Amino acid sequence: MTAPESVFVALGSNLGDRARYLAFGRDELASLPTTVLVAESQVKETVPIGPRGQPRYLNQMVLLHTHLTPRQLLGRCQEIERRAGRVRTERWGSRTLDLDIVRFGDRVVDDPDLRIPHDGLQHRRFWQDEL
Ligand code: A4P
Ligand code: MG
Repeated sequence: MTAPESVFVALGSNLGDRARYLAFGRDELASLPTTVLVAESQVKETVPIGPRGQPRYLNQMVLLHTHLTPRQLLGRCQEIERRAGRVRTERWGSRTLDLDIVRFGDRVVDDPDLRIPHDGLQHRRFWQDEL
């Protein structure tokens, strides 16, 4: 079997029991097929980026080793978000759980619905710290 790839996934929550949503996200990522959660950053509270008047976020980054493809992982992340009760309204709006694929090995993906490395990496100081 080939070696797994190292993938960084960012978790964010600014609605409801934020710590519990992050824990749910970690547990779900850790139990994906052919995937191991190998490391996690500290959880940090951050000032919201985007529309004004949003509650503060809890953010965290995890490192996975996985044999899933980027697209398979994106599908799984969206499924986990849905099960956390996420409702998509406005871009950058409040959410129970957001899962973003920040890096996927050394891969570069530039599709309309999937960009890796994630665009936010250049701007988000807390992601750079977590990495
Ligand atoms: N998509 C493209 N590339 C990726 C990727 N690498 N990982 C697409 C995950 N998704 C990716 O995402 C919109 C579309 O991005 C998806 O359909 C997927 O195909 P979304 O989660 O539905 O919408 P969104 O999250 O509102 O938009 P976006 O542009 O992903 O925003 P971000 O970057 O996720 O920002 N402030 C603080 N302090 N902390 C935060 O975590 N997060 C956001 C959301 C805003 N403000 C924040 C935080
Ligand atoms: Mg997102």
